[in-house]
Amino acid sequence: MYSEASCIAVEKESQKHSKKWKKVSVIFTLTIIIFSVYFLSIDTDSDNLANFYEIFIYATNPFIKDTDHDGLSDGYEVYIKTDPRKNWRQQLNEDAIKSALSKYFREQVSQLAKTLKGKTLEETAWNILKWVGENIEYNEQKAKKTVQELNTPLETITLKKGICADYALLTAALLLEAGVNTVYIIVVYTPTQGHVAAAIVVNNETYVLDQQIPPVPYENYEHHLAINGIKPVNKVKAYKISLDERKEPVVTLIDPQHLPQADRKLKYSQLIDIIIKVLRKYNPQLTWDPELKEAARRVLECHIQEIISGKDLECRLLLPPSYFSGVVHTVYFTAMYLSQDFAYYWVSDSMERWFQITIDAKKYTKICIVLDTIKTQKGEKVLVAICLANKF
Ligand SMILES: [Ca+2]
Ligand SMILES: [Ca+2]
Repeated sequence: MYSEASCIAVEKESQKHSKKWKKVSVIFTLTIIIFSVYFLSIDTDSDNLANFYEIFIYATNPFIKDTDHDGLSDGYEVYIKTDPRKNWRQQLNEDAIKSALSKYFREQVSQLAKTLKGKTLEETAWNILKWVGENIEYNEQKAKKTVQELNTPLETITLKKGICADYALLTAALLLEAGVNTVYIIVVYTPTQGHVAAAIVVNNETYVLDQQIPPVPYENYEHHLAINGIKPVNKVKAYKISLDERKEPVVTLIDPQHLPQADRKLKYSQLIDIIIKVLRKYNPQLTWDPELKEAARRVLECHIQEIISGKDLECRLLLPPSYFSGVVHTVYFTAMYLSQDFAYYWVSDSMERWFQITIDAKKYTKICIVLDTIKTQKGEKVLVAICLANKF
């Protein structure tokens, strides 16, 4: 039972309801839109990347600052053009080099780099390689693992140990922070393993900075690796790294054959001059005395015989009549590492290590040096006899 009038009233009531719902839905939609626009425009996780970019452009997590948990925020990765969704620590490649050598990670070792900076590129490189060799230990345990996560330069310093890639990245970071414009990362492959080291170019010659002093001239690097059991090398990759105006690394893969190579081999006569120059820092009165040559030569030849025969021959110094005291020190250098650019630093360093020579250099006034080479399984060695004496 209903009247027409009540029917119209119901219809009106329902129209009213529908209008109300429409209004609610419009407001709701508008709120969603406004909220969405607002949400997309803000940077929820404060990584310098607005949520819009995180969701629609880079597919990163807008609530996690560092989506791939590799130590670099999403925004910073976009800034330096690395993949914010791929952890650089998993594999040494262009992205990993860019990340590990980013300004952000380099600044963490900047103070140390400043203390190692020398007056010349050679001195800086020497100081850095020496520091790394003395302070970082090879991480045998990590080397045995199937998955080896790369470390940042600071992490390697803090841990005091690392594998070859950690050494290379730390060395490269210190070089860049010490003001070296261009550094290289050299990757070599044998059928069973890989090896990584840093490198620089000095006087148009490439030197590999591989965990320990001295730097290795690039043309001798394969031989150096073979001595250390890394052979045969069947592939080499070289990355060139320089910094852009923002001080961020620009990494390019180059043909290793394009690494500069000049003949910077040290002449042995130059080695004698360098040893005298270094010893005169301890005693400026030292004068060259050719009369001691024969005596020094006899001791040197005796030492060579000792090495060849493996017997102790009790090599003694026999001084010429007019001398009242003297001593001979026999030292050796591996020939393939002797270069014009680093010999001075190597000799200085060696004299400090064999400090008895520097003590004796202060005691005597006459000096004479002779040298000879000897072939060993590990390559040619330069044997040097340093004779110091006093004359009546
Ligand atoms: Ca963000
Ligand atoms: Ca990251």
